Amino acid sequence: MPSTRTWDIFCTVVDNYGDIGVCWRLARQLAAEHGLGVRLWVDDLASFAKICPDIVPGRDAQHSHGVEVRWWREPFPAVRPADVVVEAFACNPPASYVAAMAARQPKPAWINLEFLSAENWVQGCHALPSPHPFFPLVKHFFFPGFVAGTGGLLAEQNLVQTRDRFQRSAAERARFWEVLGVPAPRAGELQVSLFCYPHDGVDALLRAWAAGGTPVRCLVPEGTVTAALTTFFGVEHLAPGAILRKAGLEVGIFPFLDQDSYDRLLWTCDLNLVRGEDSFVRAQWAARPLLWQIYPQKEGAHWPKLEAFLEMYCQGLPAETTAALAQLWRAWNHGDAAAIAPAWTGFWEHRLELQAHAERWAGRLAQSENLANNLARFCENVLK
Ligand code: TRH
Repeated sequence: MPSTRTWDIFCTVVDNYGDIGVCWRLARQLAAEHGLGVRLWVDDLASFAKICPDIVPGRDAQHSHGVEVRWWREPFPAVRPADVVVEAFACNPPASYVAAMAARQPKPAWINLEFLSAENWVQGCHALPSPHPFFPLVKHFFFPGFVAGTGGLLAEQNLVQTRDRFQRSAAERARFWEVLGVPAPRAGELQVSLFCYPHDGVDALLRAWAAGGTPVRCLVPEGTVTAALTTFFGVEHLAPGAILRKAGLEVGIFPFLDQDSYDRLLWTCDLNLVRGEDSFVRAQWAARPLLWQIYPQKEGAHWPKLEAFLEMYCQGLPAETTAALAQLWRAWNHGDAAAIAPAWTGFWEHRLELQAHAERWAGRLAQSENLANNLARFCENVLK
């Protein structure tokens, strides 16, 4: 249903691609499914262009997928604030813009979109208001989450149907491999995608795969874990398109894909190694087993977050399967090279159970309302 509402989404790229990954997905969905006039302010268009090749770095204004994309830089232009203002991950909109929000009638709904966590406190903090210290403005915290009482997860309206169709259609998958420039998987081969931060466990896992009885084909985005790969394969450079082989392992380097193509990669692999926030969520929607590397935070703030998700995700799994999964996830996140090989063996033994569980989990997530719908409804209530 088209709306006359306007939205401004502010995004600073701290590092990596998660900040823009989340904002871009949200902006696209609000424009496409809610008919909203969405303006996305991004301070780093070069990072954005990696996951959306339409974007031309250096342009102040451009359009893609029904979204107006603006380069966020100083001096910030004197624009009229939108009806709804979303700052992603407490990125603080420019002072001049906040002053304009305070002067605007009616006042905008102001949202701080927070990081995803499975921890219990999230339900208590979701949707809480925070009055501005001196302007007549109220900001609301909006927390994504896995359970009722949180903001939910990003998921497009047709995500499950599109995924199911793709996973059932050999022709669609064959077309995908062709566009990627990679031969279709061979029978009996384990197909893995590997997106992670550099750590000592990478080499150990590559070794375990190379030595295992099942051939593994692992697809890695360019520019990630380069040091581990060059050392393991004894090569000097890695470019997109490179294929490296050692014993039972083949590694293919692919250029960063746009988000929709990356989704298809996750849907087609038997196992996805993902990181951060957005690829982690998309791997869950892929309904395939996953190995998550959480974004490491200062003072170990990420460990309770990892454990909270493990506890939630493993509900309903037999105890031995839970133990095998948790062992590999913990070894991977600690970069514990010595623990990786035995942990991989345990994980592999439980692969059928883990596959069935990944399908059940994705089905369970699909029963909840998605984040964009929850957020749009929440903001309408604030604006009333
Ligand atoms: O890049 P990340 O490590 O981002 C991180 C996290 O979001 C973390 O929470 C945040 O604090 C930190 O950045 C600053 O991982 P993430 O979240 O998975 O984001 C990657 C995005 O890139 C995601 O939207 C998927 C997308 N992507 C593509 O579109 N194409 C690709 O080929 C690949 C590999 C990823």
